[in-house]
Amino acid sequence: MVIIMDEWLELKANLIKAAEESSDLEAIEAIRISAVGKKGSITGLMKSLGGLDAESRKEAGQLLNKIKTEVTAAIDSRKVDLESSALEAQLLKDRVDVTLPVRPDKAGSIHPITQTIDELTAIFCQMGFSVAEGPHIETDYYNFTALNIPPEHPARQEQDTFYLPPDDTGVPRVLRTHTSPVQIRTMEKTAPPIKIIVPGRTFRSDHDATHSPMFHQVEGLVIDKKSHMGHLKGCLIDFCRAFFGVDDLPVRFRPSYFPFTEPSAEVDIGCTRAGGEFRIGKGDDWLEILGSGMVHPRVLAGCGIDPDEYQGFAFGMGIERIAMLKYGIPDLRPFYDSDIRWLKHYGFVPLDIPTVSKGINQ
Ligand code: 2U9
Repeated sequence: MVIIMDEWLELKANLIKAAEESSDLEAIEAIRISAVGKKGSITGLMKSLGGLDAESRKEAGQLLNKIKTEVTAAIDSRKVDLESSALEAQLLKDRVDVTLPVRPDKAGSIHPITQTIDELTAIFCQMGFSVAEGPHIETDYYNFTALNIPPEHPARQEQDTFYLPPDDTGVPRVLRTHTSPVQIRTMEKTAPPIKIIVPGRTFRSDHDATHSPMFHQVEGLVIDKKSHMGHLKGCLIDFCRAFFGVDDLPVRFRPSYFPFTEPSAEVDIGCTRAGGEFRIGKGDDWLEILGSGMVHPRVLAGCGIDPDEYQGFAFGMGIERIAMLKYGIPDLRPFYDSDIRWLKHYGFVPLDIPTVSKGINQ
């Protein structure tokens, strides 16, 4: 028994030494398994105690338990040391270099069309307008007839309409050629006073360097008892000056013709084209920017509004056109190309106010 116990003490000393000298977590785990695992040396010795008499078993058992405790303590202590050095090594490896340049900014930007809609909406909302929207697919009635454009009217050809198959009940349909059907629908279901703008997509079968089959318009409509041409002029002069950011921007009204307004006027703003330079503001030249007029009595009557009691004005403009003028964008076609380089160059950071693109109507 004495000899055996000497061997045990030697085994203990060897295991503790091996534990202390182990250089990584894998090695220390191997030592633990070899000592106290299912088939480990200490476990084996413990199992062998069964063959001893009661007294020897007690004495040997106490010694083996002590050996096991000491060996386990040595293994655990070495394991803690190795774990903390492993963590330290990992932390050193993962160290963040705060002097590195920041990663490139991957934030998206606001498309110039969206930006322009947001800007003009902010201006008109300050004047008390609300935003209205409606369907892109329209009936022939809402796109033409209700706007005083009868079947034989040349405007139907002029507007290069995309005709669609009729609906289930045989009603002729088109892709809307202007946003005006939204004003008709609003007048049908809302009693005056009405003061809305309608920004949105419009469609015409026209495709060249300066025309796209899909483009954007904003139209406005004011209906009440007394709105007159003076209000139309004041509203549009204020809008042009606010939108282009030129306080003394010259604005002129020229007589024109639209089937849905009478009288009608086109609106020009002052500009300079001297020496190849183009600039909006005081100058010796004019640039057409929008169309307008007093809503035709026939259009009001068709929507159930009595033209002897109510009157008002309307206007319309192309959004691509005013965006190109304001931001010096020379070509229409890249507006719809989704080219990331163009968007990076002409895109905007979002405005910090409620906007149509953020869901102003929600
Ligand atoms: C209703 C009554 C009247 C809307 C108007 C214009 C003049 C106009 C064009 C500008 C360039 C369209 O994008 S463009 O091609 N628009 O000149 N639009 S008055 O008049 C209306 C609309 C609805 C019920």
